[in-house]
Amino acid sequence: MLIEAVIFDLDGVICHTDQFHYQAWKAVAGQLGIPFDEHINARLRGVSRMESLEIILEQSEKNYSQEEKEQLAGEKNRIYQSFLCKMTPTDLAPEVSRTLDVLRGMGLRLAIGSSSRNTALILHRLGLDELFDAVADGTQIKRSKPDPEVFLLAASLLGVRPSRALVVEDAAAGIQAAKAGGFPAAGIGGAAQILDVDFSIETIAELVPICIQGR
Ligand code: B16
Ligand code: MG
Repeated sequence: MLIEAVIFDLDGVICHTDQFHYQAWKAVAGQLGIPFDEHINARLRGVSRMESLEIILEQSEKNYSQEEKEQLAGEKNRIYQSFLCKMTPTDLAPEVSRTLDVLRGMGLRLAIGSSSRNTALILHRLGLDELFDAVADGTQIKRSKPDPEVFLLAASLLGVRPSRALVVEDAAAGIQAAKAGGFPAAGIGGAAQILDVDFSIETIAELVPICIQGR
């Protein structure tokens, strides 16, 4: 397998904003008296904000109007952003930073493929604004993961064929999106165990030998 580029999911791969999503949704669900736990939270990984809200509201008997849903999603995002705004470059794990440097040093093109509409803010808070050759995110797409749109956009911005761009994902929806787009996929952690991935990894540093083999 020839690898010319690596497309990284953001939340759950480059950074651990997944904990902030969880706390923000838990606060909103708590205000509504809707049960919310880690199991429901796992279904929100990689899925857009409004689709996440729909999953949470499955637990409610009340019907919410579109206006109420937008207000709830806005409230969740305000809480979420209050956590994001406290992040600094020291929140970037040294292993992530080292791995990105090594891959870049090998001449690989690097991109972000994230469903998040907060991608620019997160990259800025972590000091990563200039690091990626391309950023495809939730502000640029119509269909979020498991649709492959965000990864196809990243590959086209890089000018690389999907079959030569390794997607790195923590979420079932993201791995499905990668496979649907014709990308090889590396799954980190739990999602990798349940889905058909090309590489199952525990840590991001394991990408280095995979990419060396693919050069
Ligand atoms: P936002 P990723 C995804 O990011 C998160 O995993 C998912 O939980 C979230 O709902 C989605 O972004 C949208 O985020 O509310 O910031 O637009 O994993 O695709 O990097
Ligand atoms: Mg993710």
